[in-house]
Amino acid sequence: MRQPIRTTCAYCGVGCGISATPTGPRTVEIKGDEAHPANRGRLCSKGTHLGETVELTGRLLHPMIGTKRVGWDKALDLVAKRFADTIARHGPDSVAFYVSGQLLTEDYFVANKLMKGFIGSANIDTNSRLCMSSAVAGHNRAFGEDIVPASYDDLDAADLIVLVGSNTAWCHPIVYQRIQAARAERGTKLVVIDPRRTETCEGADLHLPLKPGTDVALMNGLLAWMDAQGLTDRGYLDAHVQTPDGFWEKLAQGHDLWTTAKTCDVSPAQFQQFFELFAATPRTVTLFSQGVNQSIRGTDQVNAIINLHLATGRIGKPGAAPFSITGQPNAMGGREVGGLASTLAAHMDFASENVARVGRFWAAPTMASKPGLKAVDLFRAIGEGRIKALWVMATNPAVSLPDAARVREALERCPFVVVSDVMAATDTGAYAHVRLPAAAWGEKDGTVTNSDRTISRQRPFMALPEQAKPDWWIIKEVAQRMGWRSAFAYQRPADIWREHARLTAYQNGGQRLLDLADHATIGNDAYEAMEPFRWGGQHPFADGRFSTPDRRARLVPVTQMEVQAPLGAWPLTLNTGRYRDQWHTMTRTGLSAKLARHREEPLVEVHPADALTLGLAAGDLARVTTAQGDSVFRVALSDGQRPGDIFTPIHWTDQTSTGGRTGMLPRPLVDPHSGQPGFKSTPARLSKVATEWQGFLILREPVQAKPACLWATRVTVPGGALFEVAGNGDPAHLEACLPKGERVEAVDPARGTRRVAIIVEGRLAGVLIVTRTGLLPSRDWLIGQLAASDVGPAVLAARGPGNQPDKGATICACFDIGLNQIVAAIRQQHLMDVPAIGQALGAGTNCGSCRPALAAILMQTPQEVLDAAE
Ligand SMILES: Nc1nc2c(c(=O)[nH]1)N[C@H]1C(S)=C(S)[C@@H](COP(=O)(O)OP(=O)(O)OC[C@H]3O[C@@H](n4cnc5c(=O)[nH]c(N)nc54)[C@H](O)[C@@H]3O)O[C@H]1N2
Ligand SMILES: Nc1nc2c(c(=O)[nH]1)N[C@H]1C(S)=C(S)[C@@H](COP(=O)(O)OP(=O)(O)OC[C@H]3O[C@@H](n4cnc5c(=O)[nH]c(N)nc54)[C@H](O)[C@@H]3O)O[C@H]1N2
Ligand code: SF4
Ligand SMILES: [Mo]
Repeated sequence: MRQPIRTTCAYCGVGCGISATPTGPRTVEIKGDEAHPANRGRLCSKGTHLGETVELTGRLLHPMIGTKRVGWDKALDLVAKRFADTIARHGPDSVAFYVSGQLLTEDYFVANKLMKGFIGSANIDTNSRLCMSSAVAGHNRAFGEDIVPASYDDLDAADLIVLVGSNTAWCHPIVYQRIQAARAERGTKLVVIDPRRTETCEGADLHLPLKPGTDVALMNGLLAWMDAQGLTDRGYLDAHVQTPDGFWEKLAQGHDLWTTAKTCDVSPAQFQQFFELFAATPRTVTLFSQGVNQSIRGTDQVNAIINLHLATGRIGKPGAAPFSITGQPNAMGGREVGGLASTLAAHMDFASENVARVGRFWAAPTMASKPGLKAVDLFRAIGEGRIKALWVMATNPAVSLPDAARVREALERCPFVVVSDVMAATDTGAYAHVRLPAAAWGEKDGTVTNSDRTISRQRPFMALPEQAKPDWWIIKEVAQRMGWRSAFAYQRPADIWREHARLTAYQNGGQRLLDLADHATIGNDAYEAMEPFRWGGQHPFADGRFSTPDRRARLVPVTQMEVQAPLGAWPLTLNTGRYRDQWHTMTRTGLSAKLARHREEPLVEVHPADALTLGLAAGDLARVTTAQGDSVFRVALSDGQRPGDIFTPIHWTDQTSTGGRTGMLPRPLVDPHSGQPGFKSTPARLSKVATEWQGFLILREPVQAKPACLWATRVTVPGGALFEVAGNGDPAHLEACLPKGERVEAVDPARGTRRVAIIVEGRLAGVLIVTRTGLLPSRDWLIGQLAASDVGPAVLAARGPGNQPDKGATICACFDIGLNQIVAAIRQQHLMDVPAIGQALGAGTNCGSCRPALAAILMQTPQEVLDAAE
């Protein structure tokens, strides 16, 4: 057995430490790192199943020009030449990079340096624009620097935790477990502010289902109420905060409890309860994410939260802070190097002295002197032909930007598109002239910064496969080929890390808290052995001194913008977000059979009252339409939705589905300060889509021909792939997806059922089951047959084992336990609580990510779940 390697999780901004023990060239055993401060050994369902995603299935392993494999020299020369030619002809602002919080800090640093110091443009933006740029803008306005003034330890020390626009139980599960532990150990209260009742609300004392987009009203209302009760901290305000003239007078108008409750459409009694709890609990952490940031008023929403903390002195103390939690593994590292178009480098903006300072430090020939285009504007500029060469790294904008159909048109139009990715087939890669194979998690080497400023190493535990190369290497090779040999002569990530650390310290003079001077001369061995450490200390503003010129924080006056009432053609409001067991565009989580079955299809969640009006039933297909585009989803009824609101997930792409394309739907409208798109509220309508037949397709080998029908969604299953299909007309064309082999068939004309199995050397190679009126056989049983070695025609028997009931949607990914099994056990064994389910079935006893779901199932039992489990 080889030695365990300590690294950091590939997924979310919690930044859990992982202990990875290779068991073969491409196999690994994954455990939580007991010594890592973020998780102390725990991992959620996604982290736990990382080992299932490190095989080479679907990887891009060679540089490609069009569909042709080429050597690195040829590909790099072409990229360097096309960028240099475009710049020579049309100037530096005619090219752009679009990068990602999934790059390592070292990769990010090199990309930022090349664009801003050498090409001489600031047209480098990142998917973090879609993620936390409103938090960055809010921090800068309030603190004078982009500092998250909290750490996870504050969650352990808080008496009240307020989650605003955060589905923590699904998106930051280990933080959620820490919150639950604090509740158990010290009775910490938990309030969730979210229009949807998510699984995060299962463990909460109070859920405020506010009307989408009314967070400013809520926070202002609370602050006005605190002020009226004399509960603001005047001493703290006088000593450490600059308050604009008339701030309190203005706040006193129109923010009484009743008006606030009316604006937010929540009962005044619930607000009263929340306000009193807030007043009584000075140790408050307000943790927020996309429900706050992804709004056309996101920056104001961030400042409304920070105002509340500043005015009550709940900042810079144990258990008291506004806490913007980040999404991607290295969203924070990107902010630290300055990889947004609106920042320069190392927490410096484009003030002329900063431009001069960074220029001196890099010995840069052509410094960018003004901010570049932010993501949405950048792609608009590409569509308008103003940007003529684009390099996309570690992000999938054809899926994840708002109004994705326009983004695809822009990519189509762009004369030169380079995509660096780890996967061969992505929706964005389909538009690339050149595709470059990047090193993946487990091969990459460098650092990441998590939500609480803790910097950890990502270490490789597998060799680079075939031609794959680290992103920093790819970028520096292009830079050198563009003529900047010595400025990009990096040999290893440690060289880049030292330069980044030196820049944060260079002529800093205490102006910026981000100062990694201690690391400026770190040796290669010390870099290799680096332990997780937090920059900026535990409580950055403990002394009440901020990064503004006068060292005072700012109260920023913010007013609630009117929330547009639903218009006739668009009676619904579309909210979008995430599932527990999938990550973004599924390029990694989609490889795991265990993660795949928590949600097999993209659902549109609808309140039962709306469904009734629209004539929709659970399991129907329905089309969501907005002014930007439309897509089909499977209907799920949920009384956790507010009437009038619907929710769809962001994960499905051309690679996995014909429907479920959430990216086509949101408006490209952005927050005026941050440029972050308002992904969470888009006017929409919903209508039923009728289909004549439905069924599924199971295949052992990856398919060549994708099922081309109205509805076809793919999930990975043990030993193959499962497609759910539905459509109209003759389904015979689906047989084109089946492999060659011995054909077994069973047709039931009365029910319109067609069952076809293909058997190759006694093993099941593919099954197609389609019916017009009849019931479908068990998918789980048939999937199990992929592993059997003596399959015969009986596999299609209309009776027999093929008709066993399915396990239902996977609830516990670790032990593969489905909803139907849990409901049956609750009913038969009279289980009363989550530990009892654990004892009976094992569910919830490993990573714990499903515990909120188990609690929800218990709450709903018996009737609703028994109905839903049919
Ligand atoms: N499983 C999983 N985890 C992930 C990811 C993933 O893809 N999958 N991605 C990671 C990334 S990059 C990110 S950014 C984070 C995102 O983590 P979260 O922000 O927790 O996730 P979302 O589902 O995008 O949205 C959060 C909630 O905001 C609510 N919301 C919508 N509108 C409003 C509003 O007007 N006000 C309020 N108060 N709330 C509102 C939504 O109903 C939703 O429940 O997750 C990270 N973790
Ligand atoms: N409607 C709606 N849209 C949203 C959101 C929403 O809530 N609603 N959320 C937004 C948010 S917060 C985010 S963060 C984005 C995420 O959206 P994206 O960034 O587009 O999603 P990913 O699937 O993470 O894309 C990462 C790509 O990089 C590749 N990759 C992974 N690791 C590496 C690497 O080390 N190097 C290279 N070169 N490539 C790599 C992966 O294979 C994948 O193709 O989506 C945004 N879009
Ligand atoms: S919470 Fe889960 S996904 Fe996030 S870093 Fe930890 S193990 Fe990874
Ligand atoms: Mo994100």
